[in-house]
Amino acid sequence: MAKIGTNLTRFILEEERKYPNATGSLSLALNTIASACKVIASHVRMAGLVDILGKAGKTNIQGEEVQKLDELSNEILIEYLSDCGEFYALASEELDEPIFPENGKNGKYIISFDPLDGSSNIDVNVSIGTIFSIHKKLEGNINDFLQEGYKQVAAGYVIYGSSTMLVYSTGNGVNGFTLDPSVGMFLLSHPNIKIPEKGKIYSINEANAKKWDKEGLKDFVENLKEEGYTSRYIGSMVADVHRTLIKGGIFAYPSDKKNKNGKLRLLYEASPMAFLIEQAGGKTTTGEENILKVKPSNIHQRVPVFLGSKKEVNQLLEFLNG
Ligand code: P6P
Repeated sequence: MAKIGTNLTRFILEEERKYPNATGSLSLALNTIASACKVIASHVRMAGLVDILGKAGKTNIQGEEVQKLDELSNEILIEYLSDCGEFYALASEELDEPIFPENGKNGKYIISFDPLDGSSNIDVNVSIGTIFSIHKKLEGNINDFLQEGYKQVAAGYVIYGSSTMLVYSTGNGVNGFTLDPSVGMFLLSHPNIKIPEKGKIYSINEANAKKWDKEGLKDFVENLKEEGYTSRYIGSMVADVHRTLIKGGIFAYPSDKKNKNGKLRLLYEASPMAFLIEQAGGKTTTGEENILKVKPSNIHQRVPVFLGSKKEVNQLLEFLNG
């Protein structure tokens, strides 16, 4: 196992050397994502000053147009991912349709991402994040994005919290890297993350309880309260999932009478997070099936999300199946 403090570039290289046939494409892809997210982190850290420098959509004291952070984050990722040449196509929460970068014509991969998930929390200084999911390019058209989550080549997130952390997996476990802003390097801080078999925390927006359409879900939550669980709900998926990964328990965004498929997007929220949770030894479900087995029908498809420690997810399924 790599040493605590190993920098990300070195770690990715050491991982690549384990595969004699590796060409270095995925290594460059992952390093590019990390570089783009360091730039996003610098803007996120400045967000609090926007009020001094000028509100988004207005001009700041230098007379420059101030952009909304999620739009800016999207542009930064598109620029970096297009330039690196490893991605044949990019799909973003911020774009109706995927884009096919000029430089990516020989790219072996496609990537889906949410450039700044939870961005509505920026104004109240709550942790937000970038989420990404990488698949192999197949036919070289939009259908390549409709691959199940278990086929992901890599998935991860960057959480802009009390520190900036990159957490990712290429299918051989999950590792976490913390940004040292003094040198601008991600350093290995959480090697080989394993989610606890069971936790003490449940994370769900109970304000929606009246609308939940899954029989047994309310009883499941009440039972957790009986068992002494505590509730933590930040309302920023990256933050809620990161806490669940580290502390265990269960995170849920269920479907309801109004939103038959829930709120969270499959390609660039549910699927990458499910990949990480399962790589860390946890379990995920839509309530009907494993999230990683869902065959996408469109790139912005939503799915109900339940993910976390095996104990709580298995208990949930017992309640849902009556
Ligand atoms: P609600 C943020 O807007 C987001 O997309 C996810 O990051 C988060 O998990 C969810 O929505 C919160 O939704 O309806 O509970 O505010």
